[in-house]
Amino acid sequence: MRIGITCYPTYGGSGVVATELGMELAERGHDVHFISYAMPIRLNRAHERIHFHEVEVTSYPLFDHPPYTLSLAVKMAEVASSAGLDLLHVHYAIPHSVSALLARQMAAPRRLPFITTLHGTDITLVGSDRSYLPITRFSIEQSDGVTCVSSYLKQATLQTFGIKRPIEVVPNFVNCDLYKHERREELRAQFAPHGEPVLMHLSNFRPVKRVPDVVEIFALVREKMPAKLVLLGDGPDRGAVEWMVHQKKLGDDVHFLGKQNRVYETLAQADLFILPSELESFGLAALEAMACEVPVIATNVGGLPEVVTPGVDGYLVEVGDVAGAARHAIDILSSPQRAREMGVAARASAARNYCASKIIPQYEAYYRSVLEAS
Ligand code: GMT
Repeated sequence: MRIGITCYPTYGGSGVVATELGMELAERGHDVHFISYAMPIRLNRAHERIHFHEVEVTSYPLFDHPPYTLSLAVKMAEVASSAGLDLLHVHYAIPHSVSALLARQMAAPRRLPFITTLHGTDITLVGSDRSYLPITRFSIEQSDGVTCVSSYLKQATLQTFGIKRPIEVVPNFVNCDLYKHERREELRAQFAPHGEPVLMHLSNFRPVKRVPDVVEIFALVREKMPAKLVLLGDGPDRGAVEWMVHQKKLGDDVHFLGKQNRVYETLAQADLFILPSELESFGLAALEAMACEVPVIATNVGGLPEVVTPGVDGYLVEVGDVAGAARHAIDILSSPQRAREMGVAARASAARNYCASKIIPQYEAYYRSVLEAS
């Protein structure tokens, strides 16, 4: 198939999933055309079947806000015609599904179905905002196919938008050949020179991720045992978190690594992954850690209970329960054998349920069904 993929190219779960999906589809013989305002950050494996089309947004003194949605629609229609696209697959409803809807109409009478994949905040936060809700609902209803990344998000979408149309749950996935338990002692020694246990967190440091809770949890663990904390990613809360680490005099034990392209190399050095989010429709970072045999302590919200099995491959606590999370962390880290058992169980669950090799065929089958139906 010839597939156009649109996503946010920056750091963020939906862009990561869209990019990994495109790379996996290319490996499986499909032609993939990324259409966005910048090259997706995780697009790090060159492939002859992967193409990138940049959307240029022309500014004009009259425009306080240059209309990206329109430029994107035009580029989608152009690429559909020049590359002979079979379909468009947009990730994150706002504004991508609206652009795809326009592109489909511009392409007529040529057939150009589009699939919208809902990721989370496009429904739970931004999409449910009064100024976006009607058009988000409209573009979801108009999509030729709609998928979302967890059963939780499907229910949230049906409830929030009162939509009757079918929505397919296609969970997020991980490349199990890249994300695996590969210890590199020289890398681990950079964080934990004396063999201390390593706690890790990866996110875009947005308020919804509650990164200050990670530091609170770590501070409680650190009172009981030597340990190190590695923070991957960057975003609006980073400055506040750095200040908090300084105030708590934890600077020697906390490493800020910022944005990384090969997160699997770093994640594989962790003993425990912490994800204390206010809300996660899925929690891709938790899955990536699990695939690297790292147990997870996360919050009991959104789609996380679909990913983490308490007592088997991690624990779930209520939002803000830093004391409870710290207790579980200390329990796990105090028994290396228990930590390893949970890590192995985490990998087994990731491999059983969420390996790319299992999920990509679901997308391919869905594409075919949409093409047949349209
Ligand atoms: O986590 C974010 O804020 C970014 C956001 C996105 O859409 O880029 O992530 C959402 O999509 C990810 C990939 O499907 C999910 O794993 C995240 O759980 C989801 N984030 C939230 O629901 C807050």
